[in-house]
Amino acid sequence: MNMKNVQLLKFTFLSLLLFFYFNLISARDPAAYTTRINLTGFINGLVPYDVDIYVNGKLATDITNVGHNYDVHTEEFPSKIELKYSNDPLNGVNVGDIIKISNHILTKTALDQPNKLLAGDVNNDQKISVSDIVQLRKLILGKTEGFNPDRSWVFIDASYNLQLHNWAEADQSVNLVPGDELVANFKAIKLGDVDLNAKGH
Ligand SMILES: [Ca+2]
Ligand SMILES: [Ca+2]
Repeated sequence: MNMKNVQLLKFTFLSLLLFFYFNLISARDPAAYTTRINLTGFINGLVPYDVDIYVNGKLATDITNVGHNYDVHTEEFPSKIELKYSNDPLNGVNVGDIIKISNHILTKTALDQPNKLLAGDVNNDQKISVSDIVQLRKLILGKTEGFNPDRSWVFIDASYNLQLHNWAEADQSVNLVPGDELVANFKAIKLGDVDLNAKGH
């Protein structure tokens, strides 16, 4: 084989290699995983629309089927899913909620459902205290535009066995492991609205 033929062979080999490489790349589906997210509420199924979805700590952008349910497409395996929504914090919030939370703190009338306790914990410190009332007062008086941390709904893992005694430990994310069906079910709770009169968006 002369030098020219060797070079031609090399060139053909490299071309074939590149051809297969680029075909492999283009054939690969960029969204390797599709995770279904279902969202339900405590009050007549009430949930906010168009929530932000975080997969493994990153905001997901490749989403279809928006509404109460979402299909999220990711390249990475979705091991941790969290939802976030911050709009319209005043929805369902008024002085009646402050009175009910005060009565709970003063042990006059306890909040009687675990989802109401999650709603009352507006500062997400896993307890109901005066700090939550301070935030609600500021919001109602227009001294602040939202809660701190910045969110107006809280979303918990729907498979969590939510009870009056364990509301504070409720999982605010859904964790999937390889082999799981890629479905994450969440329950939505409007923050601050302990008497459950928030409206749908
Ligand atoms: Ca709190
Ligand atoms: Ca309310």
